[in-house]
Amino acid sequence: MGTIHKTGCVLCAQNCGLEIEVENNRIIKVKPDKSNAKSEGYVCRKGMNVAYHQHNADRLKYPLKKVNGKFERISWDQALDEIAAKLKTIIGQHGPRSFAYMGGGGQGCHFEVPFGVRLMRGLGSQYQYSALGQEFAGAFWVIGRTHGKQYLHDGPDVDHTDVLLVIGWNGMQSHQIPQAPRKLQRISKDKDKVLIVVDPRISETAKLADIHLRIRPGTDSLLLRSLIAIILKEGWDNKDYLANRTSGFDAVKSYFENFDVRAALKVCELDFDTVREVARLYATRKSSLRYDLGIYMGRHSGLNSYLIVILMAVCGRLCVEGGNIIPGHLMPIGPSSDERDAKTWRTVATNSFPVCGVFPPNVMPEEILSDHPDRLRAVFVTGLNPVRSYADTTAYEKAFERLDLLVTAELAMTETAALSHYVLPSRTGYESWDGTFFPFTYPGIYFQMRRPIIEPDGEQKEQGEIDLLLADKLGLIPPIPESLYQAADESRAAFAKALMEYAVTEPKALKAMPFILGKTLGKALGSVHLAALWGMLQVAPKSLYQNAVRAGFSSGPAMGEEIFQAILDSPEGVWVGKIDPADNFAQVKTDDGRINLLIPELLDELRSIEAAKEEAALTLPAEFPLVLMAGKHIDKNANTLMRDPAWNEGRRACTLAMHPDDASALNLKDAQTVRVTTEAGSETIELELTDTARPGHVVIPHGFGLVYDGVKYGANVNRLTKNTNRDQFGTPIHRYVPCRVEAV
Ligand SMILES: Nc1nc2c(c(=O)[nH]1)N[C@H]1C(S)=C(S)[C@@H](COP(=O)(O)OP(=O)(O)OC[C@H]3O[C@@H](n4cnc5c(=O)[nH]c(N)nc54)[C@H](O)[C@@H]3O)O[C@H]1N2
Ligand SMILES: Nc1nc2c(c(=O)[nH]1)N[C@H]1C(S)=C(S)[C@@H](COP(=O)(O)OP(=O)(O)OC[C@H]3O[C@@H](n4cnc5c(=O)[nH]c(N)nc54)[C@H](O)[C@@H]3O)O[C@H]1N2
Ligand code: SF4
Ligand SMILES: [Mo]
Repeated sequence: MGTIHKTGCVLCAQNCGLEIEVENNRIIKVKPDKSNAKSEGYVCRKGMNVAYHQHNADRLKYPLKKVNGKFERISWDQALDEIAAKLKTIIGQHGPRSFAYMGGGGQGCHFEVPFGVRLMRGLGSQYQYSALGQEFAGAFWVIGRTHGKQYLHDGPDVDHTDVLLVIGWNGMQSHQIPQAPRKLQRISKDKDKVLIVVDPRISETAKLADIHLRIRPGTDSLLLRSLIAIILKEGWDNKDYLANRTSGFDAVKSYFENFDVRAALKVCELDFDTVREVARLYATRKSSLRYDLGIYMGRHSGLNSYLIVILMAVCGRLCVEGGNIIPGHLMPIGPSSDERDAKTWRTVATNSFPVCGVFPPNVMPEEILSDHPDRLRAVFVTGLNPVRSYADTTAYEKAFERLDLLVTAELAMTETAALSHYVLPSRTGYESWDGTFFPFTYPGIYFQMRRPIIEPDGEQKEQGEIDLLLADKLGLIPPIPESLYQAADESRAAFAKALMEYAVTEPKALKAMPFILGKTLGKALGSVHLAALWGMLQVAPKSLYQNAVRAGFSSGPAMGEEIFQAILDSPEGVWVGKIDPADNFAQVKTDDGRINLLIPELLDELRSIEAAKEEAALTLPAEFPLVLMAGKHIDKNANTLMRDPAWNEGRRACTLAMHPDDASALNLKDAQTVRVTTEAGSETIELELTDTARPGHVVIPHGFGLVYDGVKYGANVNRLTKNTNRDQFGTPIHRYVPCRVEAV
């Protein structure tokens, strides 16, 4: 019998509550944690298998240095000294634009981010790259314009909605809202509620739908423009809402008048009457909507996000009960960037800009391979696996080869770590204090800080501490008086006072704050991440304190400390705040407090969305007659977080899904090995015939193609994606990759 710990799952953004039994320092049993207020006992098969993430043969124990093409174990001191010296030389010779930090996009561990970002800033760089820049860039950019800040992403008020419109989201497998399968099934079973799914496949979610619009891939803009046009023509628009809650509508209204809806829907291969019924239901009922990678990674991604805001606003469904609401947060998912501000960097080779502080990983290979004198020469990777995760593995391999310095801090010897000059071993989410800032609850704001439940079996460190030690070697941390260390040992109250005194006398303190907290309070608490959490709560914005009062905390100067203590006292997580559900509009941060519906930069693209132009643009080249959906998220993958394939034993985990009609036209049979070829390259994979596929549309899951114990497991879909197949925000168009399939 081991010890049972309350913790959370680190395999997707829901971070469901888990009870994990540990014996002899290994996870031996996992159960859902019913006391977790966010997941309420929900868990999926990935969470149940999290031991395969924690314990695997690729785990790293010691710092490694590549010498003559082979890794050698070195000490932390040597690793950090050498990395710091090389960074100083590179940045000294080529300037801060030669350095990029690639980190901070993880599913379960966000506490490294303040350290990694400060390290990057301390070196004078603005180049942070992460997963956020390959899925949400267009959507968050749009929201910056319409809602006022790029981090104010909205979601459906799913418990109070009567009609849920789902576009390009397969929540039955991917979740993306707490307890998604439970919530979707509840709506589906309720005779008074309507579930509408827009998806080319008969996805697991589409199977539950009352109405399934089996759309032709890549034509969502035509559908969205049609929905808005129908609603305006029928007079189903919410005129009061448009007049009182929005601005700019008059300038865009004409784009939906006289639009040829019937011609548009013909290109989408959808039936007019069914789409009209969807428009009526969405406009006239208590409706909400949710969209995801089918849109984010599809054609016209940013424009579609814009059209979705217009659709919600036209029907008065944003910031209202049962509609789409903007949840609160303990900490926003990132800053709001403004590429119009001259101080915001653009990249030198591709002129790319950040969204929520993050640059798009798709452009990194070009930024390294460029001949520009300010090109990237040194990259520090933490908690991401670009070589397998981001578009175009081949381009990444070539680019990383050219770097003067590649350092990867990782749990495991990943494909990215394997290409690095130095590899630094990090503790997992179960060996560290860590948590996330995903804001998926409403109106309550939930937070869980996971505590270490497993002892590291080597020299692994908390990821934030690795950044801190590197910053120290680089001279980025100002001198800290002994009195601050003593105060930290004495009490947090004494420390708060001493820190305040120090901060006013040391001008460099503010910018190095996470490091100072980590070195002092972190030492006393045994975790730099925990010290960062304490620090965040002391300087939180007023709105967070107002929300905390609504959740029952007493207002006053000690509030940050009170919240911190409540978090420590609640390993299962705790409600740290509540936003006012009666006034969700208070979340909107535009100058006039209204939803801004005019985005001039997108109007040309909007104008181009009509039947004939789109039909021409959708025409596939003769050599690539099929559309590949490059990267389905299913219950047999967890991004690249599972390295030991044993958790999928006996399952057909990585296949190419194809409709039987396509297969018979190509004379292919189920279970045979086929070759898939795109402009980027080719991969061989097992064929799976299924009626759930749409004719002309084939699908490969992402996250496979790893080599474990010398054996390659599944196909790496990013050998098939080209990093240049991207939009104006740098987002890969993974949902529309022209390809061909042939027998091997
Ligand atoms: N099991 C599992 N769950 C996960 C993950 C995982 O790896 N495994 N990863 C997590 C992460 S990081 C993310 S971002 C999410 C992603 O979660 P989702 O976005 O739900 O994942 P996808 O599998 O891309 O599903 C999107 C749906 O879009 C549909 N689609 C494809 N092309 C089009 C199109 O042109 N138009 C429309 N309307 N739909 C289209 C697909 O058929 C698919 O059903 O999943 C998260 N959850
Ligand atoms: N073609 C295609 N590619 C895709 C997708 C697709 O649909 N199609 N989906 C994309 C999406 S939506 C996403 S979000 C990305 C995800 O891809 P990535 O951003 O690469 O993220 P993960 O695969 O979740 O994890 C990467 C690494 O983080 C490490 N890690 C986990 N926790 C810690 C920690 O605490 N410290 C450190 N140092 N390391 C840690 C893990 O060992 C793992 O190797 O993949 C994308 N890739
Ligand atoms: S993978 Fe996601 S949905 Fe599944 S248990 Fe983990 S956090 Fe919950
Ligand atoms: Mo993602």
